[in-house]
Amino acid sequence: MPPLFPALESPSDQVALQFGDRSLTYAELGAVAGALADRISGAGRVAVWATPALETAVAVVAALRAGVAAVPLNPKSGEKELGHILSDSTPSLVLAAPGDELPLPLRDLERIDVAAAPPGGGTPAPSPSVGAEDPALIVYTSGTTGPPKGAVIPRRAIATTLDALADAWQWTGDDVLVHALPLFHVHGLVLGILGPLRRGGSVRHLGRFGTEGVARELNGGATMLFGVPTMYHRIAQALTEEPELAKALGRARLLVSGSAALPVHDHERITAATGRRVIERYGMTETLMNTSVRADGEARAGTVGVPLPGVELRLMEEDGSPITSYDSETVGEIQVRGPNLFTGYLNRPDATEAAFTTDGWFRTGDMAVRDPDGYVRIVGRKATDLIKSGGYKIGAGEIENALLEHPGVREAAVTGEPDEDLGERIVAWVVPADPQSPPTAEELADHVAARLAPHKRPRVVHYLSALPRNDMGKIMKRALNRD
Ligand code: MCA
Ligand code: AMP
Repeated sequence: MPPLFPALESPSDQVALQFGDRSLTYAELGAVAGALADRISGAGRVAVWATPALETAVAVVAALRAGVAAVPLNPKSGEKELGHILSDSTPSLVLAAPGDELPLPLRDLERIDVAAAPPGGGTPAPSPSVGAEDPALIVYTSGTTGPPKGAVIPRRAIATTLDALADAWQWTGDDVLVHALPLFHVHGLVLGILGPLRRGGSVRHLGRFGTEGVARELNGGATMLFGVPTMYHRIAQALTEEPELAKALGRARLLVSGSAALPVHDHERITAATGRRVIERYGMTETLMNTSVRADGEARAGTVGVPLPGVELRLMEEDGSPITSYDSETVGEIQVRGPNLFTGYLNRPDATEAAFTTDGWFRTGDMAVRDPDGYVRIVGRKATDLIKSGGYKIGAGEIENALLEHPGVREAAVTGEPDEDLGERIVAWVVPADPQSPPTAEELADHVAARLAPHKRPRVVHYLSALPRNDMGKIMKRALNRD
C-alpha cells in the first residue's frame, strides 16, 4: 500500500505537529518516528500511553511506519478498564513520554520512552511494506453491556476516510488545524492528528480545551477547528464575553463538529455572533466517517450532511426492508458499507458477526431520516443503554457493573438524561446495601472514575429502596426516568 503520509517521504521544514511551545517539522517527525519505528519493528502490538502530547503523535506515526498495530490508552483509565484492555489486546510493549508515570498493570510491560527530539546521525531503515488490510489501530469502544471492545482499524480505512474528508472539506496541506480532543479515540487521533499529516498540513493541539486557546490559534493563522458539541456549546456560551473569540471563529475556513449532535440552538448562537456556520460530520469508531456536510454544500443545522465518497448508506425498517423515501419523516436504522469500515472486534467474532447484516452492511444503531436532497438527520439511537456524554460513548452496563462492585451498593441501574453542556449526563439509580448509611454520590463517582475512567462517573445519584422490575425481573429503566 502507498505510504499513509506522503509528506514524510520528502521531508520539509514545514511544521507538522505543534503541542504548546513544542513542535516538529516534517523532516524532524520523519527522523524521530523513523528511529522509533526501527526499534519497535516486529513488535506485534504496542500500547501507546495517549496523553495529549507530542510523544503520543510520534508514537502512533512510528507504529504506523513500522507496520505495528497501536493500541491507544486513555491515560485516565482506571485499573479495571486498563486491565481489560491489556489482557484483551496483549501488547508487547508500551510507548510513553519520558517521565510519565505508568499505573501498575503497565509496569510489567517493556517500556520505551518516546523521544520527541530528532536523533543525531543514522538514517532510519526504509518503511517496511505494509498491507492495506493490516491492522493500524485498535481503538476500544463501549457497548451496551460488558467491557469495551477493541475495534480493529486497518490502514485502508484510515486512508479512505481521510481522503474522503479531504474531498468533502477541500482539506489541503495549506490547512492548519486546531483542536483539543483526546488522542485515544478516532476523532482526536485519526481525524485530528493523522488527518493533517496525510494532507501534509499542520495541527496545533491545545493540550486541554479552552476558548482562549481556540481564539489564539484561529487568530494566529489556524484555518480549521474540530470539536465535540460540548466544546462548541462552551464556545457559544463564551462568545458574548469574548470578542476575540468571535473574531477568531469568523476567520476560520471550517468549523467542524462531530461525535454527537450539536443542538440547533448552539449552531444558531455561533452563526449569529460570528457569521460562520459549523458543519457536522457523522462517524463511529467502527466505521470512521460516514457522512458530512460538504464545504461546498449548504450547511444545514441539525443534519450531518451526505454520504462521503465511497460510503454506501441505507436506512432500514425494523423488519429488514430498506426505506426508499427521502421525506424527512420516515425513520430507519443507518447501515453503512464501504472501505472506511473496520475489520472486526478483536477476539470477539460473535460481536463482529452481530454487527453486520448477512449482506455485509454494518448496523450503526443510529436512527435517522433523509431530506429530499439526501441530507441525513440523526434522530436517535436504537440502544437506550448507550449514553453519549461530552462526545464519549458510554455503556450503561459497564457503569452498573462497576457500581455493583462497591460494597455499599446492593442494586444499580444507569441511565442518561439530557444535559445542556454534555449532551447527556450519567445518572445512577442505587439501592444501598445499608439504607441507614448509603455511600455518598461523590464516593460513587470516585469509585467509577477509579475503576473505569473519570468521564464514566455518574453526575447524579438517586437512592431508591428497590428498582422497578417487570415480571421477568428485568429493570424497567423507562419507569426510572419518569420519576
Ligand atoms: C472529575 N475529574 C475526576 C473526577 N471528577 N478525576 C477523577 N475522579 C473524579 N471523581 C477530572 C477529569 O478527569 C478532568 O480532568 C476534570 O476533572 C474535569 O472533568 P469533566 O468535568 O468530566 O471534564 P470536562 O473538562 O468538562 O470535559 C469536557 C470535554 C470532554 C473536554 C468536552 O468531555 C472531552 O474531551 N470530550 C471529547 C470526547 C471525544 O473525543 N469523543 C470522541 C469519541 P482534566 O481536566 O485533567 O482532564 S467518538 C468518535 O471518535 C467518533 C468516531 C466520532 O464520530 O467522532
Ligand atoms: P463512538 O462509538 O464513540 O465512535 O461514537 C459513535 C456514535 O457517535 C455514533 O454512532 C453516533 O451515535 C454518534 N455521532 C457521531 N457523530 C455524530 C453527529 N454529528 N451527530 C449525531 N451523532 C453523532
